Amino acid sequence: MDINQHAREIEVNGFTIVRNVLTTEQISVLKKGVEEAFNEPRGKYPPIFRGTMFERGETFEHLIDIEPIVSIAEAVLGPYCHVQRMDAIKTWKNTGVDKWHIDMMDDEVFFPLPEDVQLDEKIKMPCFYINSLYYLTDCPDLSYGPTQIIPGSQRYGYSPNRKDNLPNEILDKAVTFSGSAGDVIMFNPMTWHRGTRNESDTDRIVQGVTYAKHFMGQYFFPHNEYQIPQHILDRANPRRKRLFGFYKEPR
Ligand SMILES: O=C(O)CCC(=O)C(=O)O
Repeated sequence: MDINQHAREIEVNGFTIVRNVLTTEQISVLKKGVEEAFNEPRGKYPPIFRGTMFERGETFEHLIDIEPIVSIAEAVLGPYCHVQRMDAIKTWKNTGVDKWHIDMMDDEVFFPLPEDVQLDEKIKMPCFYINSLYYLTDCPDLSYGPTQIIPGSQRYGYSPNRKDNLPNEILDKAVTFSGSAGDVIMFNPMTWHRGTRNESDTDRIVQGVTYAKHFMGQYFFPHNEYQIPQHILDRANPRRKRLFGFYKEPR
């Protein structure tokens, strides 16, 4: 599948899957870096998350402009998109971001619609963010806590109720991303999704990179005071530097 086909899948279905993005060597370096982050105090992060992972070495930095993921993100979000956040997720037995949700605070949808109104197919739903999740461990079946997603739900115009299970007619549409280490799922965070509960004895490790349109704020803790370390910028190629937010907008 080429870049435009992946971009089209994100537009129509709200997600796309890209296989074999990472080499065995990259997977092993990233996994080690994520484990190191989880061995440190979590600070303000929830127990299963760690942030600003590009601070953990060049293999992490490279994820910001790795092909074909970055080109797919740019095809959807435009040539001035930037990295919005870079979080890692580790879920061990009986944990997972397992409530169906969208990724906005208070589950706020960007384009709200009454539940009984269906968007005309001719109307294109805008996409402001793309989340890309790199599997660093294999998730061969549901017991390993893979991502699940409801195709097309970025167009529903309302968010799932985190307290309830999904109605069966929606749940029946769920796609389970039973991926291998090195595979990536990219999705519009308005698409209903969840990371299922890991019921296996193997920790599940995922590295995320979220891209956003240039007018959406970057989210590196501690927010306004955060500065990207100079050595990371010094060795960044022009595209990566732009993706870190260093560019002049054309006027
Ligand atoms: O772990 C996953 O597969 C999904 C994570 C997720 O839903 C989130 O971080 O919002």
